[in-house]
Amino acid sequence: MRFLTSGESHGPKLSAIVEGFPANLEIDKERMTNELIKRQGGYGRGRRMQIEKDTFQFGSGIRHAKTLGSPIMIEIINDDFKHWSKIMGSDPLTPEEAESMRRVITKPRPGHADLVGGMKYNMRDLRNVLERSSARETAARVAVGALCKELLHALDIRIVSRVKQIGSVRDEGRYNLADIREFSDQSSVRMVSEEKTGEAEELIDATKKNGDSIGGVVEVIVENPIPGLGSHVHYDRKLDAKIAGSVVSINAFKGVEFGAGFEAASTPGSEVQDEITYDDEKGYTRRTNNLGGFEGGMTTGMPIVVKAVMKPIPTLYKPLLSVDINSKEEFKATIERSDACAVPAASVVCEHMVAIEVARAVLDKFPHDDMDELKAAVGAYKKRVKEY
Ligand code: EPS
Repeated sequence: MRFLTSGESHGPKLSAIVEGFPANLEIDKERMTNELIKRQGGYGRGRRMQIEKDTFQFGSGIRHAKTLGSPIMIEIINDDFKHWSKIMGSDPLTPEEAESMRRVITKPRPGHADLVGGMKYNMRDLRNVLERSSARETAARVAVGALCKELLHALDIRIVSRVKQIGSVRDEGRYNLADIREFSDQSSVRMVSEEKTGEAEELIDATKKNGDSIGGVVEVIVENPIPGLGSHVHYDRKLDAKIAGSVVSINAFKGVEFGAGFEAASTPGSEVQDEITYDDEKGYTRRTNNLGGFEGGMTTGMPIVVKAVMKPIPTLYKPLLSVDINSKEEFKATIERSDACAVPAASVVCEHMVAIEVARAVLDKFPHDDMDELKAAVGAYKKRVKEY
């Protein structure tokens, strides 16, 4: 399975094409739309999210709510485009329009792709960079991830996400998956604890008032993964490595951990490795899950537990020092519309990037022209590894 996304933040639309999905998978479009709505939410989002009402259309690949096995095309319209139709349109501008409407950006924002992207692609209007580097593109990735979640759902593999930390506010309780599923969806910041949600909202308010932005830590858990996804035989077939790459590809993400993660550095080996047991009902299992569901780049069958850190969004109301690319003079960055905190939205994006990698690993391993073929192959394999 492979996919591409396209689209600029203030362009007409975002789109994605997904190739390699099995035929005859039932699709619940409403469930997929709910994922897009979740990504739009979260305390700390800016005014743009009041303009956009993310819904999507299938342009191909689905008939009567079932996949055809052909490429699936998904489209999300940018409602904000109506305010940008000249500035972001594909038609040439008249000289007068060019003068008044292009809104050329020559002042790169620290922490964004603006400066390096402009240098690399030889563009002197930095809007040409920031339009594509914007996190708006993650809406298309969530749509693809939601499609992958439909596939995982059919195979009884579930996936949830939550926010563990926003700035100094940490939600450190040990929760079961049912609690995460129920409470993170109810929280304005996608935390499980109501008390911590209140503290995080206060911190976001104070940060916003101060013209600043704030980051955090998100967690994604995949329940009931098939053991043996990925492979130990070659570096580029290790599933944990693929997940790490996909997660760090999310805008503003700076690091990933599996299970105990960085804590493992200060814990003796005897307390880090997960002891192996056998149970007639579950087959091989582990007494703990410090390795976050991976051994040798392969799923063990224990839940996959991924944590990831998002830096604070670099578009600030508080000006930071930068250099104009024309005059080469220093200036303090101007005010731009921005989100003070997008960690809750980012937890949804992270969940969907993990879903994409797990779904891809399933499709890499099993024959999948048709859903019945896939289900039969997964069932036979699970029986074999249980009896191994
Ligand atoms: C973003 C800036 C803001 C965010 C945007 C990402 O948009 P704008 O520049 O229109 O104010 O709202 O996020 C989204 C549009 C989205 O869908 O998540 C940026 O510069 O990355």
